[in-house]
Amino acid sequence: MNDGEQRTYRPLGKVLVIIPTYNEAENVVPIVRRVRAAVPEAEILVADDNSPDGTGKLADELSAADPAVHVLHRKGKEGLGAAYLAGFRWGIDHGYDVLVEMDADGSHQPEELPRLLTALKGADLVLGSRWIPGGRVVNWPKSREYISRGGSTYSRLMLGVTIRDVTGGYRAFRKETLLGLGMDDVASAGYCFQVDLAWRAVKAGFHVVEVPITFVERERGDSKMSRNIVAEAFLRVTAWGMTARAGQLTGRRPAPGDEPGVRAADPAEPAPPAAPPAGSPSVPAPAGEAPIERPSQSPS
Ligand SMILES: Nc1nc2c(ncn2[C@@H]2O[C@H](COP(=O)(O)OP(=O)(O)OP(=O)(O)O)[C@@H](O)[C@H]2O)c(=O)[nH]1
Ligand SMILES: [Mg+2]
Repeated sequence: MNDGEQRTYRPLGKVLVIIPTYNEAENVVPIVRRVRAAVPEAEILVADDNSPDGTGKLADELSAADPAVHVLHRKGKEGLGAAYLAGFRWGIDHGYDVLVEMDADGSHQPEELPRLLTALKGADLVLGSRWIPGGRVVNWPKSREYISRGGSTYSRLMLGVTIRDVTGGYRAFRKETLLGLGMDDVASAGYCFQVDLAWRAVKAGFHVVEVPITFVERERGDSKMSRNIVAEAFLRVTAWGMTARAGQLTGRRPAPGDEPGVRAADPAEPAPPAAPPAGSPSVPAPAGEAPIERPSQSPS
């Protein structure tokens, strides 16, 4: 059910695109230029983990030439999840209202960001989705597609969410959504960071919408995907799912900091208010998006 159409949302306000980087020297300049051209009103934060290839220095040069480009230098490689959490905190502390996740390697096309932001006018969280009608991947080997589709399907089944692309990393959050989903105890580092955040948003009753994207395989630089990242995702999603089921069986209500149970979505039930409604008019959901049903059980 698209509860977003019954709610009013604040105007989007200031947008920050967070680009985590580790050894993206070939990609950082083109991606920043593309974002600036596609969404000139948005600012950018490059969150670099002290890349040995000098990505951070290139980002500093971009920042020196353009006040809309910022750089967060982190001490070393701690994973995508940690870089995003640090970027979200930086963005919230610096007064941004919308925080966007975008890979540096061109897989997430900046030219598609206006569509995500339009959808966010009527949602709490927008997910760029490869696996809904209109979404696709370009230049991916079948093996990679199977891993990604399989990961999303497994997560959906284990966690009971209806999101089609739950591992994707092209996303736009309202600040209130991030503040409401309990960022402080997110421990996931790799792919499961994305699953973790999406699931938390659904559990918290936020209105989550998927928008189709064309995901383009990286052309330059090396992937940081590893067996460890896939294994972490598999193990954590399995543990979350088992904990959720155990909670349902014992009838135990989840506690804060717990991994609460998720029941099957109940589209007939009206949505609770999630983000604080403001005086702005409701914006109808744009065509081509897929609203996500939330679980019928509110978190405690
Ligand atoms: N700051 C930071 N960024 C990272 C880290 N690991 C990956 N990234 C960045 O996160 C984004 C996604 O990483 P990729 O290597 O493209 O991972 P992927 O998209 O799952 O894999 P491919 O499809 O093979 O490219 C890129 O912008 C990376 O530079 C990390 O430990 N720290
Ligand atoms: Mg990539």
